[in-house]
Amino acid sequence: MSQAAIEPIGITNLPNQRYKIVSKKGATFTIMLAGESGLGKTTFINTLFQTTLKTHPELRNRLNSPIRKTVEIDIVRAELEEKNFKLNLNVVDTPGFGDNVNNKNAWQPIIDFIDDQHHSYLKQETQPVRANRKDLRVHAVLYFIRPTGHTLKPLDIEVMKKLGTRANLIPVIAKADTLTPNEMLEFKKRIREIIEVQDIRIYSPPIELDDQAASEHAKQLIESMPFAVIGSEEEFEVDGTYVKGRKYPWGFVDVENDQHCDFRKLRSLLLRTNMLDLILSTNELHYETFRTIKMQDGTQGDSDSTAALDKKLDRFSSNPKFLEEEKRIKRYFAEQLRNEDQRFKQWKQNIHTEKNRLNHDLATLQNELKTLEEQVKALKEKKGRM
Ligand SMILES: Nc1nc2c(ncn2[C@@H]2O[C@H](COP(=O)(O)OP(=O)(O)OP(=O)(O)O)[C@@H](O)[C@H]2O)c(=O)[nH]1
Ligand SMILES: [Mg+2]
Repeated sequence: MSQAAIEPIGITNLPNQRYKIVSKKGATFTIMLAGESGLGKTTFINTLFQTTLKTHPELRNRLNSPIRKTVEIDIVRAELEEKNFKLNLNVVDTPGFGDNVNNKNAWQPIIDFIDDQHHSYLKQETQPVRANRKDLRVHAVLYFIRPTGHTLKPLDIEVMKKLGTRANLIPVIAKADTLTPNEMLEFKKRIREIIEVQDIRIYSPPIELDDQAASEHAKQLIESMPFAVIGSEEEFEVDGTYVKGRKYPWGFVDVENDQHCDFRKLRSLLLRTNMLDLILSTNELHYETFRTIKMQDGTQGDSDSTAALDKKLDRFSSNPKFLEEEKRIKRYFAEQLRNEDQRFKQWKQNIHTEKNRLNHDLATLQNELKTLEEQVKALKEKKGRM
């Protein structure tokens, strides 16, 4: 077992007041994985579970059978308990798309799943007895991007747009071991540009201004997006401990090594630092938007077609909460630019000071040289006279 498997999940490290909100009744946390076929979604679930849970019977069964193409939506469940805090973790594995000549609507079952959960929750909410609500609302969607090193496909853009208006979308670059570090940096930059230009709404960890350590951590997470991940179900012995990774003739890539990929950062965001924010924002932003649309329409019981709902969701982009979120991110980027600018100014100032100092040193040395030359001259004259 690798080191991380023994670490506690960290639910009890959540900020106090927020922790209290869910600790009373325990929390349900649902992650969904989506993206093209063969990018390692199923492998990722097993990697996440294995590095998170010590033993898990269902997982042991899964691991005994070789990875097969996922053909229908599959939900893997685990119940975690830590210091009396109970967490029901669901991971929704979806079949990959992109194999067909015509991939139009390949994403339909995924979008339907998210909409259906909101719908079913809303229906349960309006029932007289609400004690045993079933809640499979998706709190985070990890969207797997093929590591081409080039760009996003039109299909990716289309699906990500739909996901981003419905849930907290977290883009990830699959199979990070297939790109060099430089290629990865360039690829990340390009994807961020496309996300911006195409107006794709992605989840951004909130920056808590009153907590410096937390805000530093959030900034690091934002800078790493989209997270590069490596999945593996195999363990290898490295310096006496077993670690998950992939072995190649040219070397070994360690899933848990921050130099090799962002797996640890992503796991920490999901299960440690941002789980509550993901849960609360799903309820307050995404579900609330859905609920409001349905209430305004008076179509609570009916399910809209995806296209009809898309239009309504687009109109809802002017929701003050969304705008507030956007403003916050823009403010952060502006602040970052200002800091960079300040750093550049400081750097120029330092160079200027250094130049002055060197000039001064040079002048001193020239004076010393002059003195020495005069002394030599005087000595020579003295010698000539002797
Ligand atoms: N190089 C590399 N290969 C990986 C990685 N993760 C998974 N694979 C391999 O990619 C293949 C497909 O993995 P799956 O986990 O089945 O992919 P999937 O996204 O679930 O595929 P579908 O179920 O068809 O959508 C397997 O042979 C995995 O061993 C990775 O990080 N790097
Ligand atoms: Mg699969």
